[in-house]
Amino acid sequence: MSIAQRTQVGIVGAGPAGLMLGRLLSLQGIDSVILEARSQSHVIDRVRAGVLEQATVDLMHQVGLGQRLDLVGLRHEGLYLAFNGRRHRVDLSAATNGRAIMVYGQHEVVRDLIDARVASGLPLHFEAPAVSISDITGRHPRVDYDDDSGRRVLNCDFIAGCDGFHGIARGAIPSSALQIYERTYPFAWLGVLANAPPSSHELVYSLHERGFALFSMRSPTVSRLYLQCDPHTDLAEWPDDRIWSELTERLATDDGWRPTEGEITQKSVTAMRSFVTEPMHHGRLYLAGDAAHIVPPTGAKGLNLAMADVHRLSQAIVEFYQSGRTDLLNTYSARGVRRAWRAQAFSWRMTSLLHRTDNDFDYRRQLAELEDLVSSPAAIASFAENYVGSDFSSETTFSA
Ligand code: RFL
Ligand code: PHB
Repeated sequence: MSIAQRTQVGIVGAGPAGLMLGRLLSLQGIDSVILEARSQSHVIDRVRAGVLEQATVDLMHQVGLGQRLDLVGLRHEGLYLAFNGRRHRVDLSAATNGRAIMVYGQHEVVRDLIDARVASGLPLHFEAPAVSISDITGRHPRVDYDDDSGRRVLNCDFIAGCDGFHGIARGAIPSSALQIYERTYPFAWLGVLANAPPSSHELVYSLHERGFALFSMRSPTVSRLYLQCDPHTDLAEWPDDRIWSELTERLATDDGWRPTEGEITQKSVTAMRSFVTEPMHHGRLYLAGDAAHIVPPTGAKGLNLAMADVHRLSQAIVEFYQSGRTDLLNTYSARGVRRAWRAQAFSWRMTSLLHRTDNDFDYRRQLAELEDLVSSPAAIASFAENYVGSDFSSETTFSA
């Protein structure tokens, strides 16, 4: 027989979206239970995003978790676009009234949120996969999940599907009630983490005849780099020296700059996808983060969109419990979809501007577009505004 528990908000997934939602709700006195399929060490060690928008940094401070971020995060006021052998600095702060981005690994964000949740003694169950979500349009929404004692039932007022692209929450919505918009790309990213001091203080996005490359970092001693590759790439064919030689060829510029090499400690291949679900809710089930939308990583938007979603969702749930009103719940999806499409547009633009196709016409056109971008203050301002992102509170409330 299943053992049943009850909570106000059942949160499926302990990625950045689920953990931040739990934190925001707890600060308003709202109960939640977070269920995570994987182990705590797997979730903490997963190497993913690195760039936090100003609004995500502000949110971490708002929830009382800005301390380590301030200590070890790297504030960047600019970045480089490299092409034709030259690096062009884009001054993000000058173009956006002093806004900036912060380089702080997603695993650090996740660690801060898990530590806070564990310290507060609130329920967070690892190795507890949700197996079904039911009655979302009825009176007894519930999540069935497994843990080491067997099948369990979590009865909830609301369910937050924060279980990423491959989770089960989206599938709990009847397909007739969802519209999916999707695009896949004919390339992927081979990403590495290396014990190498960053040789540039700022990120370098490069379009090279041999393909896209990105130089990023995690700390004063660790670099993070990516190469455009075939989606079917076999990592066995990429020994470390081949990776460094390809990275150097694509990133080195005529001024003598090149990435510093070092021991590679992690390698992975990431497919590129654009994906939007509309609407982002059905009955009492609300989707947030990658469960609802995926962007290609070129614009560094995925984690930031997830944070915007849960910020908006927490406000809507708080309003419901404080006043019984559902206005914000009713507009949660419309406002999220609008933000997601703006991020899709920017991420698609950056991806198509910087990735090599097998058509030389495209390459020449991309170089001309990049030349245009770096020589036009108006184009730089628009690029910078999109890259640093807008405040979460700037979203307009409108009727769905
Ligand atoms: P996550 O992080 O995928 O977390 C979902 C969690 O749900 C769990 N789960 C389940 N739990 C219980 N029951 C089930 N049935 C479950 N099914 C799944 C999973 O185990 C997991 O722990 O989604 P979330 O929270 O929405 O967060 C989204 C971000 O992770 C993602 O958007 C970013 O990583 C994207 N991204 C970037 N975003 C940025 O904003 N800036 C960047 O610089 C950036 N760079 C990147 C990126 C993503 C990358 N990859 C690997 C996809 C760079 C890369 C290479
Ligand atoms: C990263 O540091 O992992 C990173 C930076 C910028 C991106 C994507 C990923 O656009």
